[in-house]
Amino acid sequence: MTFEGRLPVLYSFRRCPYAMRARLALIVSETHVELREVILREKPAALREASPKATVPVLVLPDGTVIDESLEIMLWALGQNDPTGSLSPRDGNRDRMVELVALNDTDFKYHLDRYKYPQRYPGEHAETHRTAAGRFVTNLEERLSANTYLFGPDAALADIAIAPFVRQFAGADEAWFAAQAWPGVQAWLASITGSSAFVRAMHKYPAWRPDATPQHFPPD
Ligand SMILES: N[C@@H](CCC(=O)N[C@@H](CS)C(=O)NCC(=O)O)C(=O)O
Repeated sequence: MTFEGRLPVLYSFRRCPYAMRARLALIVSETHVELREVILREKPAALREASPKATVPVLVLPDGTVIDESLEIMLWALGQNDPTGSLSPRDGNRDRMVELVALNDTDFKYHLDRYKYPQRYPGEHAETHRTAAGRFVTNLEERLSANTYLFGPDAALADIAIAPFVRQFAGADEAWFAAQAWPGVQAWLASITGSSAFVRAMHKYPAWRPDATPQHFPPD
């Protein structure tokens, strides 16, 4: 495909759940970008120049606007084009979804990190954090016993924003996760991670260098 130079640029890291949610929103909103795959221990100067905090994802629009928070990237992309109604779910609204995402990003993420990476948190008890993180999953299970997705019968913003983190939680000990009484969450996670959007969001890109050929996202 020919590559148009005036696309937004997305600094991304394949395995980062924040970058995953941004890529999912770009796919759902049919937004085309140039993707620059970042190696976190060798962050490119162009990323630091765009956003001094230099976390991924970062989206740089053709007019120079920088969006360096994943949820803001999602809201921007879906605000441009929302063909599946991701911002207006049947059983809720954008604010309710953002509230649940905030809980994911604070409390759940806090315990998830301490469960998944015990070596980074010496003195912390991983199982205690698994139990605490599990309370958020139980909260999701209550929603998913009534609906296929968190805010109704269709996947919306909250689903694609939260699923990458629950995927990490599940992946830390798959057998344990599968043995929990969370059938709604297990089916929901399988549905999202098995979707063609998720498979496209996880396409592998080579690490970006300033002289590299621009890489187009979503992949063909
Ligand atoms: N609040 C930010 C968090 C992004 C974030 O923490 N990303 C991680 C990777 S998953 C990162 O870039 N960390 C910086 C580093 O590891 O140097 C967002 O939602 O975009």
